Amino acid sequence: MDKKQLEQKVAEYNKLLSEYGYAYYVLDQPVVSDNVYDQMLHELIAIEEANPELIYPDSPTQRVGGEVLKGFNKIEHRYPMLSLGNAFNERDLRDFDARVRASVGDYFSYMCELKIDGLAISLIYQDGLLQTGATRGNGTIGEDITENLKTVHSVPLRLNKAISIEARGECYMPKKSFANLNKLREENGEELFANPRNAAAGSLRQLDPKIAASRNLATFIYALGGNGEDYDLTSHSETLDFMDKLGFQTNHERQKCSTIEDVLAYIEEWTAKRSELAYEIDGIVIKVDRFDHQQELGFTAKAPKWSIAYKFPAEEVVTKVLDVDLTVGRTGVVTPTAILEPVLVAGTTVQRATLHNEDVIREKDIRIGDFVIIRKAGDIIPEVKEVMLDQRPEGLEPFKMPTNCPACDSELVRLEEEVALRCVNPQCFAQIAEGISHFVSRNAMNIDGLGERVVEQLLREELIKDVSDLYTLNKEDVLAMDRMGEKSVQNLLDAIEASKSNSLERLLFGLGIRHVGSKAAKILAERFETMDSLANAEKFELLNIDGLGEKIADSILAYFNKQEVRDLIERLRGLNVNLYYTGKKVNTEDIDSVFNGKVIVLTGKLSQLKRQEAQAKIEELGGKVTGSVSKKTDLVIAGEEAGSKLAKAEQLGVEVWDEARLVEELSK
Ligand code: 3BD
Repeated sequence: MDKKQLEQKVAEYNKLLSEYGYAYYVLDQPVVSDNVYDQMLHELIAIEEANPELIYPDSPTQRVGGEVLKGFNKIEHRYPMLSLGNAFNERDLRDFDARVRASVGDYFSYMCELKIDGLAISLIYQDGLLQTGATRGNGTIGEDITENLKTVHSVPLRLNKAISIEARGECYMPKKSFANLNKLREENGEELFANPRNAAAGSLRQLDPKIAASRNLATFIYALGGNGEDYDLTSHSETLDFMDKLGFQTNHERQKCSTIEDVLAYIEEWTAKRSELAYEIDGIVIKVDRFDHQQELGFTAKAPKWSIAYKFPAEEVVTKVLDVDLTVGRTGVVTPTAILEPVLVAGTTVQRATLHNEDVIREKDIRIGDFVIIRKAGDIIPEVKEVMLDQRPEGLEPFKMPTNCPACDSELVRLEEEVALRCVNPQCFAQIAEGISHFVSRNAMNIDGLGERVVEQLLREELIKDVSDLYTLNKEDVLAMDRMGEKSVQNLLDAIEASKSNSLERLLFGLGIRHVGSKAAKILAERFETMDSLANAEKFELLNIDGLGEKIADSILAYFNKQEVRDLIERLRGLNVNLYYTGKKVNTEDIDSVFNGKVIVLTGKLSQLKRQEAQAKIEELGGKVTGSVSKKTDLVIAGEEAGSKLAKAEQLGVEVWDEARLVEELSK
């Protein structure tokens, strides 16, 4: 290839790759598979390595992160980055509305948009090319984080028009990326980030741009720096549409509202839907739309008078620790939970917060009687963030974990390399009760109608001693339990009877063999097909199975080595409990569902359902979920960002549904 051709190729690849990146990261609608993209990118990298003069500043290869910096330079913003006034309730919003109407009259509109919980940034473009990216800093002076922002895929390296412009927006980390990052950090023994915002901030503060590149950050642009009129714009809404056209990512949940009532409705809507978003928001920003109206309203010293930020109620609140509750789990682990003076956090009343284990209590020095800050992030279980030490009442004793089991009083042990305290008494009432509750749970034997209270009562009345005794219960026995009417007793007995024909994996999972979760149980059942062949398996046979490690293998061997386990299995057999893998072969004929008998592939990101959940539901309805698309595939469910599997399905002419259709059919 001669020089000219090479130059052409580089130009073409730059253009195509940036289009593909835009489709993937900004529009969320990939136009090529990941493979195609990666292959082209690597080809371009190779050409650039051999011909460094062909590296253009907007080459997609510039996103992988360059050299490590020594520090960040300060940057003075051309126009100060302002603050926003806050509103915390309807009163504040109505006051704002009154001020606006006093100034511009009754005929105007608001634009409402989500308040992204990230970090404010500024991006400067000259003749369409990205020059600098900076943090907001104190609003006047920020830091030059160009190298890090270049790695963020939704930040265009070149605009669709060769204009000079400053874009302002928010850089954030999507919730899923945050969860993945923390999981990785936990596995590597690194300190966890408290929330996506801190994770985004920490990533942008890295001097090594390769770290920022690995962090999956994203941006939403919400304003231009300077004067919109310079670009023939007359309003905020036009500005956002203009930013879209230039190639920026703006947030599309925005809405024009002509009255404060509409604004309140928008706030109510998003307060409810907030948790469904892929990113965190901490409020709603309300802006008077037209520039001439904005000019009439003007500014205070720090903030525009034409805008206000409604902040969602704090997710951190202070309350008092009334007591510490200790529960013994199925494996004997004793878990402490703080009992709190009930308090409203993010719309729900919280009266318990997990304390995790003894170490956490000691580190945070949490004592009964303390005032503590409770944190509740999204749907996560509330936890104690910190103790208000300056408010500690006098005379509180440091909390001590008990030396004996709160349920059976036998001495607790702390196993090596474990933070948890454990009750190791196999006869411990709490462990047995928890074990039985686990046995009947949904992913195990799926016996509906046997709550923890009833289990405990059955145990106390000695109507059952272990899970096998469930299959000997009769109507009179159960009717004698509290709160059990004729109908619920019959339903329960029917559910117990039906569970006898469950496939082996449910029983295996239900037995609660250490380290054998529902996934491992399924693999084992498929592989060994019968309880007996699993019980007699040699270690090498277990280790030969993909997805099973030594820890699980040893645990299985130890489990089946116990005489009482062998006895239990014989009792179950005698009571006609199925000990075979029946897979998806049983009970499918009479299922009336579009999924029944179909071979289905799930691909892409699902946002409403967890993937496992979707799979379980499809399987319950007689569908078979497999991993790859082939001629045998009947249906592909494509979530967001579906790639090669979707392409394959289209190529083979396989029916494709989106997630909404799946959810709709599952709810029928
Ligand atoms: C968002 C100012 C104006 C252009 C000033 C009206 C205060 C952080 O989603 N609009 C948004 C968001 C933030 C904004 C403006 N629109 N300012 C906006 C904003 N949709 N988060 N902010 N900021 C950005 C700030 N940051 C740190 C410290 C103090 N203030």
